Amino acid sequence: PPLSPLTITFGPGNATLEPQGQVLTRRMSDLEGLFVDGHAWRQAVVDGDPVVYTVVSSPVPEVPRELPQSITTIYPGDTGGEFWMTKGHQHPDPQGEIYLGLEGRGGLLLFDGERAEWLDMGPGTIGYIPPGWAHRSVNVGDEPYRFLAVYPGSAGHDYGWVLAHGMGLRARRGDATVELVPFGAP
Ligand code: S6P
Ligand code: ZN
Repeated sequence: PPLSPLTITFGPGNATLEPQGQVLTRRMSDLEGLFVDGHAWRQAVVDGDPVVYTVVSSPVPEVPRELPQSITTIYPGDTGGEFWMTKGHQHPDPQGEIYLGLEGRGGLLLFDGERAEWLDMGPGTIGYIPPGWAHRSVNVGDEPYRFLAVYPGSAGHDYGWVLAHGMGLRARRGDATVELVPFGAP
């Protein structure tokens, strides 16, 4: 059944949504095959398998016609020089999605299979993901990077697409700022 109207508020530090739905925790071991440096990835799994990001959802379910929301928190770090990031996905039913930056410094990497785009994200930035663009978020700072996502409940999540097609670019720790390199570069 559809939900009744409700308010949802940001919890302390914009870290949660209240009321809260499910909480997803992604550790390094959940990110196999995503960092270009597989040895550094394996070493990080052995060295404590850190939490790379969490996703806290509101109670709005991922079903057609609903409009779910979630807060993603990506912790700061890099693996083999590649900034910590989300798995990234494509929506099988292509539909737009909105991200709102809440805390920290991040980036939104978008790839449509040919073109890659990078959007700088921070508190107050709205990043728009057009239909058909795969998306991955990256923490490029020293603090947790948090953002709110709002997306159609029928969109679905295809993680295999990114494993098959890549994301066009990778975000590496540069001298002063983020360095974007071709996806296949070591
Ligand atoms: C959902 C939206 C976000 C991500 C979250 C984690 O459409 O884009 O809530 O699910 O940032 O990323 P990922 O790639 O592991 O789902
Ligand atoms: Zn999405």
